[in-house]
Amino acid sequence: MKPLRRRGLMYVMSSPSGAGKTTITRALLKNNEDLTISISTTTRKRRAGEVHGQDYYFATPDEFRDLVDNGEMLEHAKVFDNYYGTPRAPVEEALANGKDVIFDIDWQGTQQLAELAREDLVTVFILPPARAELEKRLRARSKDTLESETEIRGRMAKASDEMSHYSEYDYVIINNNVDEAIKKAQLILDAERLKRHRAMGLSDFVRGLKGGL
Ligand SMILES: Nc1nc2c(ncn2[C@@H]2O[C@H](COP(=O)(O)OP(=O)(O)O)[C@@H](O)[C@H]2O)c(=O)[nH]1
Ligand SMILES: [Mg+2]
Repeated sequence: MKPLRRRGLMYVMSSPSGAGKTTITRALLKNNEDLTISISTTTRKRRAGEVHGQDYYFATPDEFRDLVDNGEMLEHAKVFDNYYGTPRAPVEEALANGKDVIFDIDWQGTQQLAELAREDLVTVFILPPARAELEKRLRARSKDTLESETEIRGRMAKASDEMSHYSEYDYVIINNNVDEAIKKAQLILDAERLKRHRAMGLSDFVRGLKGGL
């Protein structure tokens, strides 16, 4: 008997910036061979250390608009003052090859994916343990980019805005401790992979177990 195949799932991680989402996502990718990340396209400026095609695909606003107009984006949204979107083809290809796909997208993108494929979607919202901690992480990060106080205030306001959408998600992880948060994200993935509706050919399989009747 062939092993049962499973529908690939779309695993969405959202959080305000500075909640530890990138660390958690990277750990999951490292620990799960059959998981692949969706690399987004954005019009925002490339930061030092970011690699085109690895962190993001960087595009001009005109290029971005063309991609949207040609139906090449699965979802897209304006975040801060920039556009972000999920290229459609790599996601469809990964799912067709039986892989699960992880997404680092905001609440707007999550809502759009839910409209397209709610059954295949698993959504997790990551919260920082405390406001002071969030501010500390944003400040530490801004040292690299010499952000002004106004910009940091702006990021805190944006974080509040993003966090107000936590209740639209299936799961919430409070990131008190990153190793614990990674474990929780893995548990969710493992349990969701076992959902009955993701198994293909289950009724035939059970019919066989019952002796073909
Ligand atoms: N809707 C949507 N949001 C995205 C996409 N890619 C990234 N984002 C979100 O855009 C926000 C800003 O991301 P980024 O510019 O990397 O800054 P960060 O806050 O330091 O991670 C984050 O909330 C991401 O989750 C995308 O393809 N679609
Ligand atoms: Mg990011």
